[in-house]
Amino acid sequence: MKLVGSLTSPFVRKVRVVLAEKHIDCEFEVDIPWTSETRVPEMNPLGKVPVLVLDDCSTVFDSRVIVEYLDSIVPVNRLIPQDSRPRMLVKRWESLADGVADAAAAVFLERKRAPEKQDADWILRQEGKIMRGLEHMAEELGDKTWCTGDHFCLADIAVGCALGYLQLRFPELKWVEAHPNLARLNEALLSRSSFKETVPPAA
Ligand code: GSF
Repeated sequence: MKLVGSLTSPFVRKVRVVLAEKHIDCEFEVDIPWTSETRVPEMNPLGKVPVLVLDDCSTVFDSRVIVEYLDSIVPVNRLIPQDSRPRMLVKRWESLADGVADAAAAVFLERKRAPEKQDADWILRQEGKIMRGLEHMAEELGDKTWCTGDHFCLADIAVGCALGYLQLRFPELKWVEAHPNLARLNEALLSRSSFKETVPPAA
């Protein structure tokens, strides 16, 4: 198996953390989809990372499909519950976290455009998604140890990757002060080797 992605993508990091937490050996090949020499479209017609390339050369995308597949093929350290409602709640957390990351990536991309081409309303709309998403995460987490209660699971991984991406791209965002419980969760996650070893590089 080979994971293809960038070192900064929160979605790629989510898969790398799952691989580490489940002790799955997997080659990692860096391919940044924005570069002219990217091979990503040959593996994912949507041109997005992560892509998981299986031993039979078939490819798996997107990150939610990849992590669900990885969790199902290796029974140790289950990260997604089997029962309907707990499973839905974990996937809802993942959807919330991925949505915050999506909005943050959209703002990052928009800000790369020439200033006169940037759409201020579009940026404001995405920032609203980020702020409401963080508030909802904080409300749902409350004073629990982990997102869904007393067990670490995919919900925590997805939230940690989204928070890490905000720290990378928007260090000026004061979510740590606004949501101390999210900061506590983030610190707990960063004490795990799976997160320590996948911190996105600032460059
Ligand atoms: C999102 C992946 C994505 O947007 C998933 O895997 O969960 N729903 C997908 N990846 C970005 C890089 S990043 O912002 O994380 C990507 O590959 N963008 C290239 C493009 O052409 O949009």
